[in-house]
Amino acid sequence: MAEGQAGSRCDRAAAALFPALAARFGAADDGWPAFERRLERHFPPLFEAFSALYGARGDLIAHLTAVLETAARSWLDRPADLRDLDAAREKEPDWFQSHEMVGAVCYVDLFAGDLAGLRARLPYFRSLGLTYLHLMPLLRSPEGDNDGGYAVSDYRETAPHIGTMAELAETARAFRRAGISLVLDFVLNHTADDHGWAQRAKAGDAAYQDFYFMFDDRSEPDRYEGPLREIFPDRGPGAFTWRTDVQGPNGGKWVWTTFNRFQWDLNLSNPAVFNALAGEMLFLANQGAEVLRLDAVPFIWKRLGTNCENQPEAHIVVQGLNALARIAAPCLLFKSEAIVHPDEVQRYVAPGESQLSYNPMLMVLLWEALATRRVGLTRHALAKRFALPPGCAWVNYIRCHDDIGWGFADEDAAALGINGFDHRRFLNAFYSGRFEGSFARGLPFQENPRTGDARICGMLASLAGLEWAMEWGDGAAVRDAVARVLLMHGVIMTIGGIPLIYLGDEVGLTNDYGFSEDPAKAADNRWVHRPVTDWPAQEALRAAGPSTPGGQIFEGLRKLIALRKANPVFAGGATEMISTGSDHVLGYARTGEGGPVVVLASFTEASVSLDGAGIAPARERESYHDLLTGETVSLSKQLTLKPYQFLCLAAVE
Ligand code: OTU
Repeated sequence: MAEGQAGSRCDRAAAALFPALAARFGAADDGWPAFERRLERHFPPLFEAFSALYGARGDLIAHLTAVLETAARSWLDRPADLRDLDAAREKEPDWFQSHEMVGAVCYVDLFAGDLAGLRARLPYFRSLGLTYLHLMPLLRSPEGDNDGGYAVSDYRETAPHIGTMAELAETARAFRRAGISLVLDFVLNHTADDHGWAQRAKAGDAAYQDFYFMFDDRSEPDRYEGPLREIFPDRGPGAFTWRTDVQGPNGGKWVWTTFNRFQWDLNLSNPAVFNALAGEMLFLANQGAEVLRLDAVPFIWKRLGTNCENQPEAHIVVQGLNALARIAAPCLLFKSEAIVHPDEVQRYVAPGESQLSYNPMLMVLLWEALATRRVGLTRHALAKRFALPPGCAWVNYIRCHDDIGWGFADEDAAALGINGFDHRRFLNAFYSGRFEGSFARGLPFQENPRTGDARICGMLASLAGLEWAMEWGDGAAVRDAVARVLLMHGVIMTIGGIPLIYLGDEVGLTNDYGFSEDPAKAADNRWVHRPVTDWPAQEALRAAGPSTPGGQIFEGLRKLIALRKANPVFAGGATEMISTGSDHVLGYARTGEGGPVVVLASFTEASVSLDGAGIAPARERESYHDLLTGETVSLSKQLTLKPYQFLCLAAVE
């Protein structure tokens, strides 16, 4: 369709819808003019998304009306302090690019018991310099196995053991006052099978059966199944579950369940689902979430004959939700959780879609470099793929609550003569400790004998060698393990984007094998890296200072955070990969205020000698000082890097 035509359809829709909306919601609200201004501006992308997704239906305008009403209602409910933040962030949209941003993630219950306990840890968060805190799923979910809370029973109720929704909003406010933005999950691919929508579907309500993908017999599932990836093969084959508790002509229905049997995929091709989710999203934003992590976003649109991941409409749904956020909760940002091929990961990152994204490729490559002691693949892939559009940022992490899947691009590996399939097998063997000489203590996750795939679980410190070194190794092995942990953190603090610390890693916690005794957890070994925080032990450890490996990690990490916060050159994402003349040393340059800064990161336990003159930007200046130690370093001669040394070199004027 010609753009002019679409434009005029959009104008006509606006002319028809806006006055009615104002008449219904605008009168009593002094913030209405601000809402209307944003509506004018962001209605076109919303309209475009809606037309693309649902234009073929006759009831487009009715659904659009419903969505605008959802937005207006949410705006009326929006607390004054969040409206103030909306206005402030509109003036400073790039706030999250600051070098002062430091993120962390934790489970409320495992880390602090409940929300009150979490608030009591505010001084700790401040002492770490955090400005971004992702609280892992905390909404009500089924008893027993609930996939770590990723099966949501009610988006508007918190899990009773952590506190109430009102308390969550209060916690968000307290954190915001302390300069910490709250990040929550938005699980939009599925709900738990006991969500109110699912309950109505079970009872035979056709409108709610349409909220999910439900089939009377195997004919449709069989047509879809072939190309689908098995995400959790351990749970049994296939992506569909026969449920006798759903009313249907054959005594039940097949339900689409990409993940677990109790996680029912939502049908976003139904505009009523879009509207319902929009309401839940804006509700969470009104509780004070400044960032929503879009869980499992690649899966939200299904198309027959495809693997039902990364469909164009998955992007359009997020663009539509983003336009709504700009209208009704403008300070809200999205963080995409797409753990897929690096090309696909990047496609989710755009100012009008997800402004933030996990950077799974960097995470994987750091582990790859540690195992191989070579940085060729990392350098090659980052040079090609690290840049993002303006207004967007990576969230750089080393560990998270999930397994590590080896998501580098096969074509990148091939460019270096590496066979991707074999390399993944090697990495799985290495990180599960099966490879001779490996320092790692991970567990294989969801090994799929049919495809040969597997992923890896484990705490950062265990994967980096600390667990093994403490049991069997000597002082040097422990030193190397600590150095690996700090090296990786050094990279995420300086490479560009928001660094995300997985809490527990800041003190080098190792694997927690206790999960195997809990029947709700035993079948999912991701729990090995979701430990319960033992506060007295941690406090003792920090008090003891660098006499223990955990204390050394804590001290070292604090220095790295301080380094980031003190140097504006680490703001934003402009990073140039540079050649270091060594296969073991990753190099990149940061430019901008205070630059250039050259970062050199050695991924080997051997000492490495570099020809300083071979380091690209070094030609411009001779003398540098290490921002971490203050030592002067000359790049006009040979430079020797200690095992796993991390150098941050600023030119001396
Ligand atoms: C996410 O992960 C969550 O992070 C997991 O903890 C959940 O179990 C899951 O969704 C279901 O809610 O497959 O192995 O491309 O890879 O969403 C983890 C994205 C996962 C998926 C990712 C998913």
